[in-house]
Amino acid sequence: MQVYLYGANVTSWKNDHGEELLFVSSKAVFKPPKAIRGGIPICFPQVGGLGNFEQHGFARTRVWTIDQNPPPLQESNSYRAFVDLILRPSEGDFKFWPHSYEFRLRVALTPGGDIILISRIRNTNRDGKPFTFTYAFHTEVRVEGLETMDYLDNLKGKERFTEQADALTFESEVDKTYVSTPNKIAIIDHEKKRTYVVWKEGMPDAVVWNPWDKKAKAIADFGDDEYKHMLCVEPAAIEDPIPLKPGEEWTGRMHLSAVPSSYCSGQLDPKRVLYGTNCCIYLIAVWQRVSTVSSIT
Ligand code: TA6
Repeated sequence: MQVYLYGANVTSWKNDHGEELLFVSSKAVFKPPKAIRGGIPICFPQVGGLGNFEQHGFARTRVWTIDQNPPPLQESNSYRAFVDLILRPSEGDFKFWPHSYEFRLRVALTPGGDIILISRIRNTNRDGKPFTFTYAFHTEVRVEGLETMDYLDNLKGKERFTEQADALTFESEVDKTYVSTPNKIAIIDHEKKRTYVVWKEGMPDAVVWNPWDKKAKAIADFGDDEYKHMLCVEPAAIEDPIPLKPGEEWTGRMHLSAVPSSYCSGQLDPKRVLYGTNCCIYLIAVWQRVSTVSSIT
């Protein structure tokens, strides 16, 4: 596992066979002002491009520091390895977002090789002001019954639709925010016979994104054909921004596991599968090399 202080981005996660499980673009730039294209970027304090500051917020384009003395976490898991990182606003950030906060992130590897990301965001405003934010790992929700799930189509002005198809096929650009989703999502890579399972807590929504061919060409730090090898599935809190009063803290948790697909057979309902022809996932975001997104009930 590799974690950059720049953006607190997990840019590499390998299984016991040394196979890379996360997508990072060959054109990714690992320094400001651009966020690293791939890995697990963190979107905070906003998901999207509203307001007077940068798209998907600034957490993904700031240099984090190692948190030497984090408050204890209520975790029963033992880890193979972990690191605690912290982000506080710099003077310059106040002109974009006039709030004080402490954003603590634990990135951990379990003995079985899973990744756990725990975000803790605390309002440290001294003037008594509350704030709200939206959040995403560019990935815990259980996606049940995708055929009836509501989503906001970001390609159609965030209009609300209900998923009609039994399966979602990737044949063109997809940029959807599924709202109020369950806490467990599976993404199946048929080619590699591998299933990624994402558990999320504190993030009710999930974004599914693939730029497809035309947009891929228009994104400077994205290879022309890389859309065939990635899918961005992002556990997120978007529809209802999270309110925090001074002194209050929000916790979001994501657990990501990659298992041989046979482990999941029998649990997967074929009617609730998102099929991908060539690609693709991003827990807002995790970028993974996959070919199918599916749900487990
Ligand atoms: O999460 C999906 C999305 O917001 C898309 O709309 C798409 O533009 C993508 O993220 C990438 O955004 P970025 O700012 O990293 O270029």
